[in-house]
Amino acid sequence: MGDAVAASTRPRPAEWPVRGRVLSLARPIIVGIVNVTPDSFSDGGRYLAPDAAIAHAETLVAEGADLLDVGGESTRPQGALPIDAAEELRRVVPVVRDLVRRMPEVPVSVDTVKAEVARAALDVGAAVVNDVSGFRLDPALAPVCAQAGVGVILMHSRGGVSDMGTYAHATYGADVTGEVVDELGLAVARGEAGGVAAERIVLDPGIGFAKRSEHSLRLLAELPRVVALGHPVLVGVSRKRFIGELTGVKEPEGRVFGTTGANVAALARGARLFRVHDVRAARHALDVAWAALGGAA
Ligand code: HH2
Repeated sequence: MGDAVAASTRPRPAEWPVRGRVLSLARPIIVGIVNVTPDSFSDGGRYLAPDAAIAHAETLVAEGADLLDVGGESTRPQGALPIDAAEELRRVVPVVRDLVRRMPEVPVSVDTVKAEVARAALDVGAAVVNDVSGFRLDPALAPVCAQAGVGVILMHSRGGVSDMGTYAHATYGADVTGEVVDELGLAVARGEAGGVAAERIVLDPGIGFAKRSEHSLRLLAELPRVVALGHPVLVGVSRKRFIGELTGVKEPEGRVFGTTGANVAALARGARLFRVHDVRAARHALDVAWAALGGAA
């Protein structure tokens, strides 16, 4: 039996163990974005003050977020400004600490590529590490995640933090999905070599990262090939450039309807986790779509 056949018959994971708890995948998981950055592409600067970030996070939970993803370093499409660990720690740690204290029932994820930042966030209670480099950029990160027994989200990207959001590395042959699947397989291997249990790994095709719109759309259409790797799949389509290109909406805040369309399509193709800015829209749309798809799309 070929690998593809073996993969397609692999049972879909029904749960995702993160640190200290298990998240059920029996309905879509909504991951609310908390950007503590001055320069994020759609909400840069709005929640830079810790109090503003925390108030925003509380709103996202009230609207139905299952998990909060706190990030201190932007990967914006116009080319991000890399920041050092000290600045990222200063932005992220107080917010993670406060969220865990105020809402201990809500798991918090830290969006970082740096082991040092992950370690500090885990020390104050983070339950998940979201690495947009898929364990490519910091070899110390996988062992940190393994030791703490956290859940990890491994996203596909190419290049460094400052250019992974651009087209600098958007060079693919005829089968973009095949290349992304292969590179996600390498990310899983790096995790396992570092001691991370396979069941703790969620995979993400990295929509818009080193990808033109045609690449992102092809990946969404062919998402079952990513699902076939046997890990729960997360998509981050929220307010992204390809939605602006398809709808003609220039302002990222105006892309919520397009975002909803992309998320529902991804749900039907097997995604189970959805990283979004607009939680209420995603909660309602995905819960209804899930029920209408029979709860087992
Ligand atoms: N997208 C962004 C950041 N982190 N993490 C995962 N796993 N998947 C994604 O698609 C993803 C991500 C970019 O969006 P945003 O956080 O809004 O912007 P910025 O990088 O400018 O802060």
